Amino acid sequence: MERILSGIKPTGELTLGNYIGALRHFKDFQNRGDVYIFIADLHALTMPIEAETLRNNSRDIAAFYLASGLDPKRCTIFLQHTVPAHAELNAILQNYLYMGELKRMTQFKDKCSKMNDNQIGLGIFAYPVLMAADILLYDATIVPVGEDQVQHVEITRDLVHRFNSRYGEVLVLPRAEVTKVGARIMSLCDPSKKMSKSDPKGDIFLKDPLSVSRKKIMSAVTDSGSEVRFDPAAKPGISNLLTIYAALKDITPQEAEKRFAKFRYGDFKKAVAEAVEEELGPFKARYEKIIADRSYISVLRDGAKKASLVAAKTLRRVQKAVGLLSVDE
Ligand code: ATP
Ligand code: LTN
Repeated sequence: MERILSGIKPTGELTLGNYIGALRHFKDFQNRGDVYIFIADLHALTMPIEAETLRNNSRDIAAFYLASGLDPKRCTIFLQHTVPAHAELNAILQNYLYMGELKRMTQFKDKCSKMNDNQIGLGIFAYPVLMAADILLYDATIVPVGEDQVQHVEITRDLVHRFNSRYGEVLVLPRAEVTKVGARIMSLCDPSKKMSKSDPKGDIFLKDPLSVSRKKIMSAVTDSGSEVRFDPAAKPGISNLLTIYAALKDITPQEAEKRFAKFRYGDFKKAVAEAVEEELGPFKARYEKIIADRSYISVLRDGAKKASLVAAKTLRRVQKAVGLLSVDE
């Protein structure tokens, strides 16, 4: 049986990129195995964030998880900090990843390139260690993420090989699973940059009123020429819109290209905006209901209990392997 685990960090308002690259797929994994989906709130602290913003973002993600079709009877949904084993395993695993490899992580380089050493917190540098702990605590075999997070799953795999070759088969080897279409949605203002919730220019937010997301698509940067063609190098703006459309309709960008071959840019954009509205309209309605009735609170409480049982077992296994003396009877 597969163990599937993923998380989103509550650093900002969720975007269409988060939805297409990650959130939209989570519910399907409930048919493939045992699913653990969490809110990576400790990871959100790795960049400066106001306490109230973190709290609100965390509530929102919980409600979005439920609105996306995750069913608490068929999966475990929880907040990272409510399962103390994450921090405890982190304290052990930090000794098995090295400064050199952490310094080379793309996310670390991107986030900290404009900061000096006296501004960079240890948490953002050690981010992959905590993420490895998140994954390994649940013996996860599959980690569904967008393309930008694959490197973090790869370093987790390196850690597993290193740890197991020293202590035996203690940790389970996970693999990243990336959606075929839409694993890297680009900014609508600058299609050379990833759409990202901490860099809100060019984002469509899941909480945007539909009229606003429509406007954003209609004014998305396009490319010279007038042909709707899928060619990410020569036509990054149009290709990004084709990818968004294709991902939402479960077709390939090439199929989408055929559908719009005779369209002008304006009519094509209208069709993309409609596809986004069709998908996000019902999703947003479900979200509004869940956030108003606060049903997510008991889900998170139950999730913490269920997750803690599984995590505690793995933690004990690791503690024993590295030689931490047990005082249990
Ligand atoms: P931040 O800007 O704070 O780094 P983010 O928008 O990159 O945040 P994450 O919390 O890092 O979002 O990511 C949540 C999930 O969404 C991850 O699986 C990530 O790979 C995926 N994801 C993020 N941005 C995109 C994107 N533009 N296209 C597709 N998937 C994405
Ligand atoms: N780094 C991820 C969030 C995250 C995660 C994880 C994803 C933290 N721990 C474990 C998958 C598995 C992100 O930025 N989305």
